[in-house]
Amino acid sequence: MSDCIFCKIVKGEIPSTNVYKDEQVTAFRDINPAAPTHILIVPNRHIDSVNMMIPEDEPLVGRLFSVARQLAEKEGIAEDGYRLVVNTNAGAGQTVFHLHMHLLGGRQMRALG
Ligand code: DGP
Repeated sequence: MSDCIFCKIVKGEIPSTNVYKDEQVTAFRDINPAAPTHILIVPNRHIDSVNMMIPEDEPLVGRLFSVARQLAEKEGIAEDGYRLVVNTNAGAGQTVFHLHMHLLGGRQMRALG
């Protein structure tokens, strides 16, 4: 997707503070952090949202969780705890339509609801 901001970050066309990269996944710090650790973990291949996932994407989405686990360890938040969030569509607050997982930690999270 040529006009997708996260595709541009994956390709290095716009600046980002990357914390992880492999052939399938890129992770970088959120530009507007909501917690001391706020990292976005994205598939390198464009998928609009969870709604656009196909069964073949399951290993890739599993990889997002594995990278989140590794980064939580590296950030020193694995023990205290962290939150993984995937907003899907506008009603949930999705603003960037390239599937991404938020890794949030470093502060006490409020209960949902
Ligand atoms: P969501 O609301 O779930 O679609 O989250 C999108 C997040 O992306 C939001 O927390 C802000 C972040 N974001 C938007 N544009 C950029 C950018 O250009 N660079 C970085 N690092 N983060 C961005």
